[in-house]
Amino acid sequence: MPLQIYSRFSSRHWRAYKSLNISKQFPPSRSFHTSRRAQAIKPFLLADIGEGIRECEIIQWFVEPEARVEEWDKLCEVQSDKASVEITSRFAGVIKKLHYEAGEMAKVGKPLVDIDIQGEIKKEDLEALTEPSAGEESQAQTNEGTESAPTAPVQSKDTPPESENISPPKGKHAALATPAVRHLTKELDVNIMDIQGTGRDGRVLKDDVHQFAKLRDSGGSPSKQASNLPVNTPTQIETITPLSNTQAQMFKTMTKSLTIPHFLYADEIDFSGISDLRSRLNKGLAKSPTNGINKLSFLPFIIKAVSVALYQYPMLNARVDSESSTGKPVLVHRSQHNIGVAMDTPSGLLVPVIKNVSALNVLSIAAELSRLQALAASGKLSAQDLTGGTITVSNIGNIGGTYVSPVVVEKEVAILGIGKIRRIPAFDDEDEVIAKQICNFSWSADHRVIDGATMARAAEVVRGFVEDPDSMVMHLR
Ligand code: CAO
Repeated sequence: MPLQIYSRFSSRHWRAYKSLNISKQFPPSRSFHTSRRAQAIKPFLLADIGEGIRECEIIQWFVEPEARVEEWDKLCEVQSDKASVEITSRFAGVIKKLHYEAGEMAKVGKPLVDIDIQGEIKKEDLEALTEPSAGEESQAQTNEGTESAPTAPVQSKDTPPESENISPPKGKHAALATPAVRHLTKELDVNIMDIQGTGRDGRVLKDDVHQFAKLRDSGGSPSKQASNLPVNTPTQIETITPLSNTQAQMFKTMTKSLTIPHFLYADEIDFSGISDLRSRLNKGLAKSPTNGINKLSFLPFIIKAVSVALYQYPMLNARVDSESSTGKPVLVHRSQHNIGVAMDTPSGLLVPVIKNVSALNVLSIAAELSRLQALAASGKLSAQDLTGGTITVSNIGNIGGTYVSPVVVEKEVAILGIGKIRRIPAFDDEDEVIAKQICNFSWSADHRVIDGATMARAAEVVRGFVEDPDSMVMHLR
């Protein structure tokens, strides 16, 4: 985007400026200085955070107008379809304007905040900064079509603010709340900007958040996010609510999955062996935790078993694509086993990915799983954590359900759904009734490229490793 230097100030702007009574915010002596000093208000653009993400919701601001920031200071937290990300400042300076309120959708490539970098740079550097570099120019051009982050222009400080862009200053509470308070607002799903802080300088305290949530839940809150839906009304009342970010992402992903012809293959797996092994290992881990792990769930063993089976059936780790020249469908095989794990999180279904599972042992898988679970629970999974999966495992059994029919996601050809482990009576080899632990494994596969026999054979390999987990040792690399 080309340099924008605003030197004219129309009477329309002046009238709008006066009517907004913002002279305290922008004292005339500073705002209307007509000389070209080394002053610069730099619009800081929301950068392209990848994965084709075009907009993000502003979850919270860590700064307010007139706050001083250093390079790398946190500006705000944004939530995309996939993850929440903290945006840090590229410049030191004074915040002049927040372009969005918390809760609004910020567009990638559009200004997020204006920062006055006056005095932070030498005059000659400012000149360099105000001229787009060759790289920036070309980026801006490339981005024109794609709507991703263009170059940040520099706006002369002696330009008065455009009336349309002036927003009232935010309350101090947004910048002053502690991380613990911010975490609580997330947990209770309240917008910190709606809360009147009772602490020093309007600081929002934990009590304020609890009070606010209590009031909201009792129906007394003016919050836009109040989710009390009418019930038991004499006539039918329909209430429209927008999809959450996670639902919107699920909507997109699952709609794409509809183009994949699925088939389901399910079987019962005897969990007695893996239960025994797990109990033995957990006794040892309880006494001396390793890699920060003091207890293993079943999942790390299953994830490892899937990875070991993928060596024999690499086709299940592939994706379907089309040849660029002919458009003919092809299979793209992948060298790493990046296993997505479906997680039920406070914001809904997320599928973080355990990368390169073949290089990990059961304990490291457990440690990675636990790291991802903790991040998922606090809404802090990064785009990196959530991308790059080559096959998925979905364990719904810890919640319930004997069977599950999982849905294959785009760029993968198979998914394993795990049902609830049940204790059932069974016959042993001597026809004696014994207690067994049973779990249903349900595989869904892309029937365009995976046939039933291949799926059944691969599933048999996984069954072998889960029923006789010691045998996995021979295949560990
Ligand atoms: N059947 C019965 N119990 C199970 C089980 C199963 N299939 N899987 C796990 N459990 C048990 C564990 O053994 C543990 O109990 P103990 O501590 O007494 O041993 C307990 O459930 C909790 O396990 P966990 O959830 O902490 O650990 P996990 O590694 O098995 O699972 C995770 C982690 C993140 C996958 C899981 O918590 C989760 O979110 N599952 C839901 C996934 C989902 O929503 N899938 C649907 C996708 S399609 O919409």
